[in-house]
Amino acid sequence: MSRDDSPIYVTRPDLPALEELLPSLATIWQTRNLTNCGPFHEQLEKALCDYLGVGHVSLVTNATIGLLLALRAVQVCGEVITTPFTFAATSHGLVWSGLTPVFVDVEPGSLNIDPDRIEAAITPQTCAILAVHCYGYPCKVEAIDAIAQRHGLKVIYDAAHAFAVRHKSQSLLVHGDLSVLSFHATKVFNTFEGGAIVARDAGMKARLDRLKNFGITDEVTIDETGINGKMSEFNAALGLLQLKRVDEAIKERRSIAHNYLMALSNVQGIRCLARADDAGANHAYFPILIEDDFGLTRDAVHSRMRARNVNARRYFFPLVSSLPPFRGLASSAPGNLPVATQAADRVLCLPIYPGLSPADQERIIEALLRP
Ligand code: T4K
Repeated sequence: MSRDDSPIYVTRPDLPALEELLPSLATIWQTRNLTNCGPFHEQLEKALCDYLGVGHVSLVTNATIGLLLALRAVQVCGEVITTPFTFAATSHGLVWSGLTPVFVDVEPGSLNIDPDRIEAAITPQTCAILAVHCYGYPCKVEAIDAIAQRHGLKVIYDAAHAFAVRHKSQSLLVHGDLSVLSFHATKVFNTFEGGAIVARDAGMKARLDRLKNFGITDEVTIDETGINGKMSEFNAALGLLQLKRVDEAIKERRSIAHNYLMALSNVQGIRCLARADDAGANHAYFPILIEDDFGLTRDAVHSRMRARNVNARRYFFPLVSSLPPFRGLASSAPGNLPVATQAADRVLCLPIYPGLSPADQERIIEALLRP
């Protein structure tokens, strides 16, 4: 075991060598082209289309703004069926857009929105479904897309965790009307802050491009209420460098996930959500559920790990539907969300990031399992 007891964080940003960044910085300094969809921005959009295997990408400042833009772009009003088992940004995006979240429960296996519950929650006011590929695990996209088609609903995927995830031999991001990625520092692919919206057609991409640039069509035409959601040239240049490394980063994550699975799969009272045979996964997170027969509660395990300087995180606790902005909604009643409510009390995300050493991983497992 490592004797080092320095803090181990749940995620650690992956960075290119400083020297690799210098030529891009020199170009930016020389051209003074700092933002407003310049050449690095354009290159990164193209490179991401190729890498992800999708048709159209619009870069944004971060995924939270991306969600606002996506919800604006599909032109909906009323109720949106969504999951409570997510980061607050998902539900905040609905309220900021003047939409009403309607929470439905998640499936116990994936902790993603349960399609059977979606159909039961549809009312004449329902306009869209906002689903989350939580931890990067795919939602039941075929079932969700079919429900949306049957009822004439828009589908937006919060794909903040799902960079590069493959599903049935293609990008997961081709499903739904729009998918929103996060490139935050803690994500599989990062541009410090950043994100992207994946669109199906050029018309929608052009609309997103306009909306993220204040709604400007040309020097004298602003026909829509846009916002400033543009990614700067620095972030885009960084993204181009990160893209060269992302396959290696995912490979490292896969190997760390494999080690966790080997160590934890047969431990009584621990359920790992990752699957050993999931070739399309990006291993953005390594969530486990601490069940009753583990002998300690999740919070007791969390505290013990903290005391040993291992900062595992309770993503996503408290459940979003229980937070003050949302708890008054009828759909937030815990009785409506039994699976999500239980999962929020049991989940713990173990540290996983490129560069996590075997000794540190051993320390994490020791802190989790040994009194
Ligand atoms: N939808 C979903 C489903 C999301 O999970 C998120 C964001 C969004 C939408 C919105 O995406 P963005 O608008 O952010 O693009 C983090 C992130 O800020 C957030 O992006 C992420 N999801 C959420 C799940 O987690 P915190 O509060 O946990 O971050 P923090 O500062 O505690 O950092 C986590 C760990 O990473 C720490 O242990 C230290 C390490 N770290 C972090 C940063 C920022 C570093 O080593 N260096 C760093 O620069 O929120």
